[in-house]
Amino acid sequence: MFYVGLTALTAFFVGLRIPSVHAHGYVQDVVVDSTHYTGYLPYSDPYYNPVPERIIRAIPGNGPVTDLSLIDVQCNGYTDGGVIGSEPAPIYATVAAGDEMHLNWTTWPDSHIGPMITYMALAPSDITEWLPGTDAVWFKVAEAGKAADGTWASTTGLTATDSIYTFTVPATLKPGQYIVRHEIIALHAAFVYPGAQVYPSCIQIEVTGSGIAFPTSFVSFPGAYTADTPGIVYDAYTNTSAYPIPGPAVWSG
Ligand SMILES: *[C@@H]1O[C@H](CO)[C@@H](O)[C@H](O)[C@H]1NC(C)=O
Ligand SMILES: *[C@@H]1O[C@H](CO)[C@@H](O)[C@H](O)[C@H]1NC(C)=O
Ligand SMILES: [Cu+2]
Repeated sequence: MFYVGLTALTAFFVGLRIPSVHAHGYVQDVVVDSTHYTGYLPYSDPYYNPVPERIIRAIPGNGPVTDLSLIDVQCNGYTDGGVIGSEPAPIYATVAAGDEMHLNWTTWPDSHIGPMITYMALAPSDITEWLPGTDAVWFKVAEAGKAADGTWASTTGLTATDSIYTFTVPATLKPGQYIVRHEIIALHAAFVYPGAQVYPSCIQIEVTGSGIAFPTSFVSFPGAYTADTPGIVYDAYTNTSAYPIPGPAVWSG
């Protein structure tokens, strides 16, 4: 009887776990003007000697950040003892202002509905050494959330483009070295805080061109998102109203 009970209990938990056991994801490749830059691959890169040089800052794995007060929410670089997260990558891509960047996500689980959002931040010095910390340096350049028909950017939208997310570097943006902070926020457990799952990627680029435009308001990561930010707590299964994408308005130059 004990064993029957234990088996039933195990089956119960296994059954419960199935919907939440999945692959999550990250940006595995970046394409600019048909040049491919392999992303930081958390399950193979650390085991090479030397470690391959990437334009994306290192991440610990394919999992999310849910505590939005941590530096981890910036680039998915984790806080570990003296380590500060967002560790710079050794190289960067060159992108002309006005060009598209194509970000190739690993296969994204259908359950992980939510918005896709992209920020940029201008490095005050060498991007391969810059840690933004908690400074307000980020501005939003693109966002997509819930469409009028109720479908979501991270699932229906991303599937329709074969897992390639595309955004445009603002054409008038002034040249310089920037971090592109791109994220999916998965909302399948976002009916409470903590619950929303943030999957950020920080991509290092040098923007070229003759633009002179630059935004005037900025947010910080951590800081931009809290439990009270519209769109962080949201019952995606029952709420039929419009979804408020977290963070500031898009700046497009
Ligand atoms: C995205 O990256 C994967 C893994 O490298 C690759 O198999 C796939 O072809 C890429 N997709 C595109 C459209 O480049
Ligand atoms: C639906 O979401 C909106 C935006 O977050 C919120 O203002 C509203 O209260 C939610 N509705 C319900 C019934 O929870
Ligand atoms: Cu997940």
